[in-house]
Amino acid sequence: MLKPRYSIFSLARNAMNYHKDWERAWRSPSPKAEYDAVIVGAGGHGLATAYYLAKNHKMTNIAVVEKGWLGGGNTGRNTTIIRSNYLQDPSIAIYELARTLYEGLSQELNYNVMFSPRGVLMLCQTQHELRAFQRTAHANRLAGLDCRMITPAEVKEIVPIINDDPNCRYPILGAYYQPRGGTGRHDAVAWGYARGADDMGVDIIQNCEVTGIQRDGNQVMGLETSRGVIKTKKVGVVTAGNVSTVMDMAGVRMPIESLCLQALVSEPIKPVIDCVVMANTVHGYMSQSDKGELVIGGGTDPYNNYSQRGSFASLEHTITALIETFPIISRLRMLRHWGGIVDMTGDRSPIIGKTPVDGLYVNCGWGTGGFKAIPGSGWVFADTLANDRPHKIAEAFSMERFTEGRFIDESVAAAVAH
Ligand code: FAD
Ligand code: PYC
Repeated sequence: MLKPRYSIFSLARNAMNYHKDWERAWRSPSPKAEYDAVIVGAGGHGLATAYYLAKNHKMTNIAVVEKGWLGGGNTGRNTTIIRSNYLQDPSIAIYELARTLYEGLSQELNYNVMFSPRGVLMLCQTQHELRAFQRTAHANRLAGLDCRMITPAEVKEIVPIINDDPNCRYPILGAYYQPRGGTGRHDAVAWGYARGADDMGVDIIQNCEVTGIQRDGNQVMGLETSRGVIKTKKVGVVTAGNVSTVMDMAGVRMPIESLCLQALVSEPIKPVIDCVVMANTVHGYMSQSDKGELVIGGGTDPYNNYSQRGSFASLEHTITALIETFPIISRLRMLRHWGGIVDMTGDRSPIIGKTPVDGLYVNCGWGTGGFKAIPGSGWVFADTLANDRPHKIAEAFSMERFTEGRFIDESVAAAVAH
């Protein structure tokens, strides 16, 4: 049984004095001159890596440096869908490791990450989509995943607000269903890992932008940052949409395109949908948050860019798709919208591992779908960094696959968002 950090009395006392003496969840240290390893990027993947480096590999003289605030990148901007229904064996292995770790994450971190296995449905609205998801379901069941194909009548039973008109433009022909997929609270995942890592002595340094990577020949020697030079012989770059620019500082060119992916939420309403629905053909997906807002998203902007803002063209497309799928939302007002810079690879699978530079490791390419992977990715990347060789599950995701033609094609499983 984990020891609670706060008693009812301390919670009440803090509430009465406007949190004046509220203990900080993590320290705000200045960078030391030297560390055994430094992680660049305090998103979920960077923080989870630091947590497992400390917890599993006893590496505690390490730091995470972040140019803004922790969780302020895609980790705090995503729509929190967690599922593991990918087609290829290496993908199933890493996403299912992550989903399984999510099941126990609140206990592990002693922090409520609000993992909610409410079920994920991926609608099939064309014969091609139906066949593609039948294939995925077979592959997933062979790998031991709990999933099944369901009929249009079952879809209607699980999601009563769905448009089941067989004469509409893209009628529902069935769906892929993963009952133990769902959602989690994105900020809490970042905060939980941050607090856990900080408790074990990891320095999390915010407002610290990496501006250069120092090398001696082919060996990494340190980082130039907005808060001075930090010496280290191990650097893990985990900067998502900014990975190409950071890796360029070490002279490594990444097979990545950066694009804006948007999302939006409606005004809060009473509960109308208690699972996640993805409608990949029409390009929209929706779930409902605990506050009652409908959480909505669609595809990426159709051109490369580094914008973290919404734009109307993509949103209009997403909303049109969603109104077709859930006609009742035409009467809703939308509250706010935003964007994140996603890092897309050609095969829609991540890159995890060593790079041509000694001591430089990279974890990126999660694109539109990396929130669900955070615990598994942190676990295998920490192991890779600590032992200077790829973790078994990370092996297939090396950067060399693009020159060797060993693609891990997940263009269907990556779903609606590209
Ligand atoms: P980030 O959280 O982006 O962290 C990278 C960090 O690096 C940032 O904080 C950034 O400030 C920092 N950084 C960058 N450059 C530097 C530098 N030079 N120096 C120091 N720090 C630097 N995934 C899902 O699984 N399910 C979903 O439903 C889902 N929905 C999404 C919806 C939207 C709108 C978006 C944008 C993404 C969505 N994703 C989803 C994808 C998911 O959010 C990302 O794959 C995941 O959050 C990536 O995490 P990360 O830790 O790699 O990157
Ligand atoms: O990976 O499931 C996903 C997803 C949904 C929306 C964006 N990404």
